[in-house]
Amino acid sequence: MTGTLKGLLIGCGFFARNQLHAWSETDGAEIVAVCDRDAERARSYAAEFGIPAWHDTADILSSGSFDFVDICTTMETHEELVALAVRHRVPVIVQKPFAPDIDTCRRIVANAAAAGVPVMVHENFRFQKVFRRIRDILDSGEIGELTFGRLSWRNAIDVYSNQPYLLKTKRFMIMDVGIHMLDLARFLFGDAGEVSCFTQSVKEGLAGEDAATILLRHDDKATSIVDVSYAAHRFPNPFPQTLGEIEGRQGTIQILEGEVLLIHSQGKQRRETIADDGRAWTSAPWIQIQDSVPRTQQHFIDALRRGGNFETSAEDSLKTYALAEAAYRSAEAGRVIDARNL
Ligand code: NAD
Ligand code: 89V
Repeated sequence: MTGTLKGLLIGCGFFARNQLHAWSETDGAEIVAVCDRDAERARSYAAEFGIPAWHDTADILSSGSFDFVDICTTMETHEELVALAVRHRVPVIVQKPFAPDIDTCRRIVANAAAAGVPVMVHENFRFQKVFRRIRDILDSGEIGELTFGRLSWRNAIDVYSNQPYLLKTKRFMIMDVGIHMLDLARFLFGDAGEVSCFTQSVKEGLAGEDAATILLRHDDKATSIVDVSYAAHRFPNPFPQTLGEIEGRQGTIQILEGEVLLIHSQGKQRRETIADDGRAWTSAPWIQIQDSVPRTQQHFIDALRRGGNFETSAEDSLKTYALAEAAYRSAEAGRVIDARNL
């Protein structure tokens, strides 16, 4: 695909604002239209971001005007919208969570693969600068073969005002936040099979869980813990930081607050502070997440243009999703579940 790729963004809601800012900085692509079933939302985002066209139905995908579509709606709409794009052979980047359950994810993947239409899941935590740096350190071999890791997301921010649907989501914490951590676990420690999980519903009145503790055994035999909670009181609030540690046979990387890495190797430690890109449109406390969006979307466009694979392709995302599904089944069954057998 050559020249500037023309995109349609569907879903002019809370997070789309970050994606539209990021698209305005993405080399080789531009959003030429936005769509929302709420016409007023579509119209106002088009005006705010200087986008020439807006629509209130995704059927506009049949126009042949788009080289890609960015689907930024919530998970229950993803199968229908991806299927529409696939029918019109429009490559897709679609927000996490991929879909409400693994069977739906598998149908989406099979449908897109049969048509040969590329689909990427917009999973941006692995595109945060701190995790790209950690991946570089691991690739250097400095801390050796990994043996243990912990990825911890614990805060008590009011996430519900911006994302009220989370109050009503039956499979909430693992599907909304855990999925980020599980993708990070695969990105850092490799694929995993055995999963053990306990869930908790701490905040009153939620439909689903707002805390989960997940134990993973990775194919290379490392063990990791993923723990997530929106009911963990810390002052100041560490949202949206992922903290933890990564242990290898020759050293350790600690992930501390303030995007600080403490690297222990060869008998000494060094400190690295990872600075965000300082984009004008980012604002606390979301900066670390916002900062990853341009990197995520640039990866999508670059891979699309060269006909290459997406790091978080639909097929690859099935492996992350299987860990989330196994976690829910483990919590329900009270035993270890192997995600490779789902
Ligand atoms: P939202 O409800 O604020 O916005 C969704 C928008 O999509 C709404 O305006 C709705 O009218 C529109 N919509 C729904 N179905 C549609 C359809 N069929 N056609 C056209 N428009 C339709 O949701 P949000 O909080 O912005 O979240 C969207 C997705 O982004 C979720 O899956 C969420 O998990 C994800 N998200 C990701 C991050 C991240 O990347 N780190 C952060 C927050 C949210
Ligand atoms: O970043 C996200 O995916 C959001 C959050 C985890 C902050 O709730 O849904």
